[in-house]
Parts: sequence; structure tokens; C-alpha cells
Amino acid sequence: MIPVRGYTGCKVAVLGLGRSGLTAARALRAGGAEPIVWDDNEKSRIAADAEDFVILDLNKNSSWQDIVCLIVSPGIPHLYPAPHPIVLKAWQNGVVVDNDVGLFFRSFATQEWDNFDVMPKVICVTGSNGKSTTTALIAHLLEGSNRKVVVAGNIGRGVLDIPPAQDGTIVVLELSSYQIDLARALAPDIAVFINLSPDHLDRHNGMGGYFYAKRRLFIDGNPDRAIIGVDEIEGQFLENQLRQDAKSGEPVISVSVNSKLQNNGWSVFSRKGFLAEWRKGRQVASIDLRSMSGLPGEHNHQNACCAYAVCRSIGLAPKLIEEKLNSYVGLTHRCQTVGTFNGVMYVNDSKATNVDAAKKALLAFKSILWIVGGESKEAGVLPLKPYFNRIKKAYLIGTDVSDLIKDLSSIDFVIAGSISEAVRLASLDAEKNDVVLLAPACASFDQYENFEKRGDDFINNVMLVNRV
Ligand code: UMA
Repeated sequence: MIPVRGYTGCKVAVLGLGRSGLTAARALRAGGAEPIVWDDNEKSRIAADAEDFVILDLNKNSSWQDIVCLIVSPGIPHLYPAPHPIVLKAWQNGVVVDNDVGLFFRSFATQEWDNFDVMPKVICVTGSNGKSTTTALIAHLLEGSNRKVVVAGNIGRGVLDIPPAQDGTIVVLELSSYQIDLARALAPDIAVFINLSPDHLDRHNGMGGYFYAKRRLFIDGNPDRAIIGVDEIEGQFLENQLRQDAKSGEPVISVSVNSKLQNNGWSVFSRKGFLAEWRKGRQVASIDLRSMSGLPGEHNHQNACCAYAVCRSIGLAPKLIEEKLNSYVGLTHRCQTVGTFNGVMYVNDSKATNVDAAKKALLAFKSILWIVGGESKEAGVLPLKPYFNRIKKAYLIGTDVSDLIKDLSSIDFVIAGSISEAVRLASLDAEKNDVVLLAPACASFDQYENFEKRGDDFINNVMLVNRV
């Protein structure tokens, strides 16, 4: 727990009592503040009450007396599509609005650091896709550097939940656009912008607002080193804004999976499965990513390039990074290799809840036995038609498959209904070098509590069918 500094003896309101809000309330209390908490959901209020937090309905004007700051959880709209009524109340009462990320950056560094031999560092990772994998991969690669590494943020752990820094600690934070947008303090040492594609547009009033939020990490955060994916125009713009003349050092490492970046700057790019590092017009290193089972597909090669660039910034040698890339096993439910049985690989990409994510999984493999379906999204799966030539057969799951049947009429398919039946049928059909891929392109809620439960069910059935 990082005790929050600067609010000792002050009343600080906390809105939203999930992972981020409850942790913020605890960290405020640990720093000597008096948290006043509220959540629109009664269950969450009961959980906070069990920890003896003061619960006050912040919708009431009378609750705002002496409150100096409001901390808002990332899932709660603070501006678009409309500010939450309690955020409006804060504005009306002249109370500043912040979030746990802002509190983290004002509280993490302490005077104890004067006694450290190696200064702690904070690495922040943002982007539309691959944030969690890149964050986890950076942590995995840094295990070889003999420094204590902690991971938090959008990956599932409130940023204030981590222990105070020790000598040389490296903190790797996955930050979403929601988290960056509202933070009043941002001070990463290294910041990564992986890529940008439309997402959360309602919360940012369009693509411009979404990019503006992400850009804050670099413009307001002013990291010593920025690692920027330049495959979209926004990345190119940002890279250009951050670049300085050659004499003042290299603040930017450019990353691409589309172009050979062989200019005079510092770059890391991947082409046909090979990662290359270039510096001042010369190749410094090359790594073959093709056989790395934890990082299949071009999207993972982009993540690998970003993580590699971070580690090079910290001074790790290419050989050491290569060894650690080889031992990375991937995150559960994200293009996770469950195992290879009788020459057939089983891949769990239950996190692929939309066509964009499923497209990346389809592009990562050939000869695919595709388990698809669930609670369908508006666009159906027809946008994936350009990749149907990689599919040998589809196994339809979910309670309503009528739309899927229409979309998949040009390929061989069977209605399996459940994951257990889909895995059973696919295993019977599979031949050597085939890939049985769960990449549903749909939400899981028709049959499961969440995508994690769906992925677990897939793994269990793969084990059952292969008698592991
Ligand atoms: N709530 C209200 N009023 C509302 C809406 C919500 O009171 O109008 C309350 C809910 O009742 C609930 C709490 O707010 O008790 C939930 O807050 P939250 O949605 O911010 O969820 P947390 O549990 O705090 O999780 C958040 C991130 N959630 C979101 O950004 C939506 C988690 O990212 C993150 O891991 C966690 O903080 C720790 O930092 C999740 C996520 O879905 C994985 N992120 C989005 C994404 O990846 O696309 C951005």
C-alpha cells in the first residue's frame, strides 16, 4: 500500500468502490486523510462499511462540507457522454477532481529515496490493444535484471495497492485512457504508446478526445524516454512532437510492425517475425520471434518490440532479452497456448470478445478450427470474411447462432452449442499442425459470468479430451 501524501487531516471523497476506489480509500486512510466514500451500488457500500469507512451520499449538498478533493474510479464517466452527477457536484462545490493515478504520482517518491543506491522507476504502458500483454511482458523480461518489479493499473490491481518503493524498484503500470485523462499528476520515467484504434469513443467524445487522453501521458507526463508505435498517424504525430535534435539525446524509440525504420534515430521494428533494433543508421540486434510460443502473431510482435525497447532503455543486453522472450508463456485467455497434443495446438483467446481482437487471433495462425459465438455484437462476424481462408472449419457456440449461420455461409461449419461439444468435435476433426482456436468474437454473457470463466471451461475441456 502506498500511503497517500498531502491530505493528512483532510476529508477526501471517493466515488466508486471497486478495485481502484476501495484501494484509494485505504491508501488515503493510511496517509492520514479522512476518506468519505460512496458507490451507487449498495453491495459495494456494504463492503466498504465492513472496513469502517465513512459512507455519505455525495448526491446531497450537505455531504460536501470540508471535502477538498474527489477521487473518481475509471469506469465512472467524468465528462462524456455526461459527467456523473457527483462529479458535477464537485465542480459546483469548487472541489478538485482527481483519480488514484494522480494520487499515486504525488505519493510514490519519498525522502527515503535519498538513501537508495538505485533510483526506483515508473514505466507506464498505454495503447488501444496489447496493454496487458506488454505490461506483463516487460515485468517478465525485467526479472532478469535483478531489480524488484511490481505490476499494477488497468491490468487488474489498483495503482495504490503496491508496496512502497525499495532500492531500485521498477513499477510497471498499465494505464487506460480513462485513467490518464483524469489524473492531475503524471510523471512516468518511461512511457509506451503501443497503438491506437477506435475504442471507448463515447467516453472521449470521439477519436480526437481518445487520442488527447492518451497523449497526456507524454505531453504532461514528460517521460525521459518515450516508446512510440508509429503505425498509425497519431503515433507518427506524437513521435514527431516528442523528437528533439540529435545532440540532445534520443528521447524517443520508434516502434513499427509495418515499416523498416532504418533512419538515424533509435527504432525497434519487426518484419516477417524478426525483431530488429536500429540506432543511428546501424542495426544493433536481431531476434527471431517466430518460434516464441507465448507471443504468436503480428500483434504480439508489436508488444514484444515495445517491451524490448523498454528493457533496452533500462540497459538490458539484447541476448538477455531474447532468452527471456523465449520463456514468456503469455497471459491467460489472451492467445494463450493451452498445449499441443498429437501435433494439434489448442489456443485460448477467450478475451477476443469483438471482431477486432478475433481478427488478430485469426491472423496469428493458419489451418484453424475456429470456436466462435456467444452474445453477438451488432456487426456480427462478417467483417472477418477476409480471414476466412485461414479457417478449416468453424464450431458455433452460444445460445443464438442464427446471425452466425448467415455470416459463415461461405465456410464449413457445425453448430456445437457449448464449448465442451465444440472442443470434442474439433478434436475429432483435427489433423497434425491444425490449431483449435477459441476466439469467439462475441461477449460471453449468454453462457458465462465473464470471459475468464469461458476460457477456463475451454482449458478444462481441452485437458479432458486429451486425457491430461
Ligand atoms: N459505479 C458507480 N457509479 C457508476 C458506475 C460505477 O458507483 O455510475 C461503481 C460500481 O458500482 C463499482 C465501481 O464503481 O463498485 C466500479 O468502478 P470501475 O468500473 O472503475 O472498476 P474498478 O473495479 O475500480 O476497476 C478499475 C478498472 N475498470 C475500468 O476502467 C472500467 C479496471 O480495468 C482496473 O483493472 C482496476 O480499476 C484497477 O486499476 C478494467 C477495464 O475494463 C480491466 N478497463 C477498461 C478496458 O481495459 O477496456 C478501460
